[in-house]
Amino acid sequence: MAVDLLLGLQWGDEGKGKIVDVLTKDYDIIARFQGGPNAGHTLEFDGIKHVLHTIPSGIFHKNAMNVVGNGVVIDPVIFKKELDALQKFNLDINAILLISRKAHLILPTHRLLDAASEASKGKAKIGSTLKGIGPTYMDKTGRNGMRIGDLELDNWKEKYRALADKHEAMIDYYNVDIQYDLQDLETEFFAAVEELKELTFIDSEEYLFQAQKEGKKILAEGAQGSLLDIDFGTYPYVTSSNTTAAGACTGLGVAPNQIGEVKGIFKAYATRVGSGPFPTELFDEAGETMGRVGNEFGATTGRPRRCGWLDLVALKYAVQVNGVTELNMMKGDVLSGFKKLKVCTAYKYKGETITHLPYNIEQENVTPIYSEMDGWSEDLTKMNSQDQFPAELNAYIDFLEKELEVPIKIVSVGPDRTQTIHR
Ligand code: 2SA
Ligand code: MG
Repeated sequence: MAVDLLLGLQWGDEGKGKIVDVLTKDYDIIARFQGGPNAGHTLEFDGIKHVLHTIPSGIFHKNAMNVVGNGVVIDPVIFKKELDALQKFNLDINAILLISRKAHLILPTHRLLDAASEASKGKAKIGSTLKGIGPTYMDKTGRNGMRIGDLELDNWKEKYRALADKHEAMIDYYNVDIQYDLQDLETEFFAAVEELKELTFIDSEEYLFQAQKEGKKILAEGAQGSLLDIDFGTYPYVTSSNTTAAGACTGLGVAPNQIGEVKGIFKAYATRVGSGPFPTELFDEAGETMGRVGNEFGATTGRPRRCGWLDLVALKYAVQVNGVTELNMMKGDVLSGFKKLKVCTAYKYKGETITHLPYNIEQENVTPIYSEMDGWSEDLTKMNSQDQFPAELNAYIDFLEKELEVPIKIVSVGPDRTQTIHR
């Protein structure tokens, strides 16, 4: 039985949390494969908005098992807060949540190193969420990291101490002004680790392998977006994991030939939070409207997100890198009221018109070339079938399908679970 993927195709915040929640009824297992508490996956039902960071977005369904895969990095302190927030929902967490022994641990000093690194970069900072993501993946690939499975060893605190001491020396090396009380942070960390140890740790690749053999349906949930991928994103303004389809193989131990549908999710416009190039970014009233109507603020940090027109050059690239088989379009409702809509279909680059993503998409190198389309004024948020869509929205969807050569299967018309139209 194949493993399906759900991936963000832009710079994150496409609405992955909502769609995973909508799709969970069709799956037995939801598995996160990369990223960590830098993610903010928002989902809404029964009038309540939930933000998940590390816990997979299938957690509110009794029918599904949720797996935090080996490719994820876990901060016990944030994990504990997430669990605390779930307490009022009376979920039997141990029956629906499993954690890979091979997932890496974010230590308090990883967070401090993240802050020190960003402070040392000044204006060139990445715009990290400061959750310690980069330093934790550095320790993973540098073969120094601590994993969830280490917590089952008697001497894990010795290992912890050696690594934390080394980190302290590295923080000094940065020579920047960061205030911290490591003892306080460690007290909080050790307490959270004890709670984490109450959860079920598994050899997740084996678990998922057996599940596939038994014909269970698995959905792999991505975090961030393709343009934040460590290899294929706008490096160095990226996150530190592979957010693209290949990341699901390494982040879960699923073989490439077991991947089924690749569901790619995108917003009807574009946003980016943090630094880095964004060719279609708007600095005018249109961008301000998108941000306000779309409530574009970081779900983890609260930072305002930068907004702009849909970039089909970048989106096509993401479709290719991921092998997307079906698309989900989010937040079309936010565009209601725009008289004209622009979609970037090519770039002017070094005097030439190109339709592929070049090495460097800094604004000074790339000028977007737009197609203009008529907008719609109807409120989409109450619509529950495609028959109610205004002609201009149908034209927008048709145009994107033709350009991207992939069908748009879901159109989301609001944040709630119910505001989801299947085509
Ligand atoms: P990091 O923290 O080292 O992974 O940051 C590196 C870059 O990756 C971006 N990044 C994100 N972009 C969009 N959404 C993310 N999650 C949160 C959300 C972000 C927030 O859902 O809104 O609350 O600010 C996310 N996580 C990482 C980040 O902005 C850097 O550009
Ligand atoms: Mg988000």
